Amino acid sequence: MTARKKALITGVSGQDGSYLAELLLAKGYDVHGIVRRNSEFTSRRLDRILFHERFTTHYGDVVDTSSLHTLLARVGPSEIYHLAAQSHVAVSFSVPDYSAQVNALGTLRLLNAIREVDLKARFYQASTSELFGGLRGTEPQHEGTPLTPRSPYSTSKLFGYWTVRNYREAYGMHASNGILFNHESPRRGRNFVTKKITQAAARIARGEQEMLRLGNLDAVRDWGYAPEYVEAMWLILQRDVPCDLVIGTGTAYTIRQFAEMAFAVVGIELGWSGQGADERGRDRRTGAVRVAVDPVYFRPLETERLRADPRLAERTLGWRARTLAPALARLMVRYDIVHDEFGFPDLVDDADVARRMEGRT
Ligand code: NAP
Ligand code: G4F
Repeated sequence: MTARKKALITGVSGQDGSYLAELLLAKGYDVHGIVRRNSEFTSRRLDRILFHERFTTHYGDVVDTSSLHTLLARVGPSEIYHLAAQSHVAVSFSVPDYSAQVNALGTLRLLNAIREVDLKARFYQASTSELFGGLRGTEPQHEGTPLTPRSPYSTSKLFGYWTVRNYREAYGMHASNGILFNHESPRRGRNFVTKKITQAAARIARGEQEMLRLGNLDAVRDWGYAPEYVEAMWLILQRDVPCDLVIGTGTAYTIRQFAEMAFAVVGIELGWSGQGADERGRDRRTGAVRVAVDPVYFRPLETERLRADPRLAERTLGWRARTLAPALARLMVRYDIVHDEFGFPDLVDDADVARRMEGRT
């Protein structure tokens, strides 16, 4: 009888980690996840699988080298998905040193620990489209696009990206970079722009919030659906040859357009007036201001325009994004209408949505 495959996921309590753990359990893996100590449990996204017989969590931290050595030796995984990160770009300007400790050195520590315990594991690195910097005229970005990162988050991830390539070449490790464009879901953290918008649209529809404050409405993003992106991570590690691949939809919208799509789900058509910090989005029917620009959300440096050229991934993995931004906005708003917090299942039925929307303003 062949042994079950064993995977280790860092960042398992995050958006992607939770979907990836579910995917791997469904594929029959033993799944081990590293969680760090917090002042409160952060396992809400894992509620569905916490007591699964093939799912185990371990305390650890990617800034703690000894915990990584101990866990690698104890678990002995055949696949490692390194997703742990200080993943918020704006926050990285406030905590640049910490972001580098976690994102850059954390990746180095993990790769080095794999080598030192002499583990023959395949390694996936959560690289990011932020590496490209998003300067106008560089889109669509592909594997050969120059890397010009524009935040402490992105420079820390650049270090991780190159460390993966160096360890692959120097030591023959099966180490790959998935260069993923933005991917979202009902489980997205509430301080990322899509979730902030969809949750506000739902609350405004329920009469629980007046207005939403946002930063740069002109930034362009290529948004996909997280459960589909974790499939790409798995496919990358199933290849015999390690690789660096761009994963995205190939479509892109401004923040303003995403807000329009989200508010349309609750029957609010936004009309825009003013410019820069004075721009406002009004409900065309009532004239009420529903979106305002607040410069507090502007970043010291912005990644302006990201749109993927995912053709290489389509050819090599047979992977293609199926859920595009309009459908994504719809499923996220519908979820937020029913749940104001994480709750499960992710997808909601029409009756629930209709019940919640009864009596809306
Ligand atoms: P996320 O929701 O912010 O999750 C990050 C995870 O990392 C959480 O489980 C967090 O634990 C954990 N973590 C943070 N610092 C840690 C540390 N020092 N030691 C151990 N664990 C730590 O991020 P995500 O959206 O799932 O993204 C997953 C990865 O993909 C990240 O590396 C991110 O940079 C990268 N990425 C994301 C996207 C995207 O659009 N989502 C695109 C490209 C790349 P807590 O729960 O305790 O905070
Ligand atoms: O949702 P965001 O915070 O995501 P961002 O900065 O693109 O980063 C995410 O995607 C990366 C992949 O490209 C990941 F590597 C990273 O870990 C993370 O998952 O912001 C998207 C855009 C930005 O241009 C930002 O300036 O939305 C703009 N924005 C406008 N108003 C806002 C807001 N972003 C946030 N978070 N909050 C706002 O109020």
